Amino acid sequence: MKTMRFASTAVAVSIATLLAACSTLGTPTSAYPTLNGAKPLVIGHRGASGYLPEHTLASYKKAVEMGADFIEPDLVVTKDGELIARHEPNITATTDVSARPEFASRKTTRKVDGVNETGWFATDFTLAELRTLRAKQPNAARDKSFDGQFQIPTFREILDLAKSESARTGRTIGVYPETKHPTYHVDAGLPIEPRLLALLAEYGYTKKESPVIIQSFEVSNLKALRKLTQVRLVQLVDADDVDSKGNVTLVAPFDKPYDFAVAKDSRTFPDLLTPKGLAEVKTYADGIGPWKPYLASAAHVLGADGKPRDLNGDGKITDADRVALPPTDVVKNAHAAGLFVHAYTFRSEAPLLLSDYKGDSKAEYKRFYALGVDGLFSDFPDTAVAARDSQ
Ligand SMILES: [Ca+2]
Repeated sequence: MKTMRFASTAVAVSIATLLAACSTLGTPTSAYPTLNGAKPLVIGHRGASGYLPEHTLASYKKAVEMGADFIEPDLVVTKDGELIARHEPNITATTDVSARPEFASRKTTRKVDGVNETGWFATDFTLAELRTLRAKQPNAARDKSFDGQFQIPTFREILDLAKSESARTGRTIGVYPETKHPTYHVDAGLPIEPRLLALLAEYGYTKKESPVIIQSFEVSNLKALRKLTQVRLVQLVDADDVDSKGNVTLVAPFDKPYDFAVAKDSRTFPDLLTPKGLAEVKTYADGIGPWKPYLASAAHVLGADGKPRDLNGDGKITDADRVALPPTDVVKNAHAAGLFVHAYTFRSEAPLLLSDYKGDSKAEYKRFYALGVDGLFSDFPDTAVAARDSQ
């Protein structure tokens, strides 16, 4: 999933809206209003990526140590057909490849979901070549002291880690792979899905009860997977951004599943979340993975000058200057359709926390647990677990 921030376009928020927003924060309850009444799952997003370079075995292991129920690898394919974990086919931001003179000639421009990107792409490297690279922290706000230490893991290594960590901890550690840019990989002659299914079968992960959930932002690959496996499937639901009023904004390529764009299907991501859309999703998936503003958004407050007010007085307009809005009906409607809801992405950095949370990242988790989410993707699984288990 991509990193997103809120836009700072100024739109007025009424007093009535603010009062309604305050009432949504409510008092945490002891029960979890999830689809099946179980405790919501904590999914270690790219591992414990708030602490260590994402998509490394060290990051996944730290997530397990912090209590995550699932670890979440994003899958891309190498030139020689191996499944590895990277957030994107473009590995420029998350590895030291740009500093390797032996690979300088591999720099190129490729189209991913209709958008030209320049850099280095996993599909142009063999696994052996990629193994010589080292991961780095792509987020400027996070600790870079671990850069250069860890290799890119294969999906097989991640499945092995989940098994060994399950044995070590006595908990069942699930794996939550995302098929990244399925259309891109098909066009490259390196489809993800057959490789994914073959490996899952090798590890005995073929049933609905298996500790595996497959996620995708595209639709047609999930529909195809539904015919081939009983493993749980999740339809991810993205957007481009959120405006100051709290409405999601839709700009390509984040406006719709990319296979919809290719097929000239006019439906957008929000169309998947209407009761009609959810009924359709239910025909091929077990749950939805929506960006969290679809469940409960937040708005800026305008000052007398018509601009967003700097509520925390830090001289910048960020999410910390937003106030929570009332929740939508998406969780309720998804549960009514028989779909579980796993929301993304939860992060602890102060500029990302709404003013309502007063700097306490646990407050955000508690708000979404109270809404009935069945799980959530967190870069900081220790905080997600602490917020859940202290309820
Ligand atoms: Ca501010």
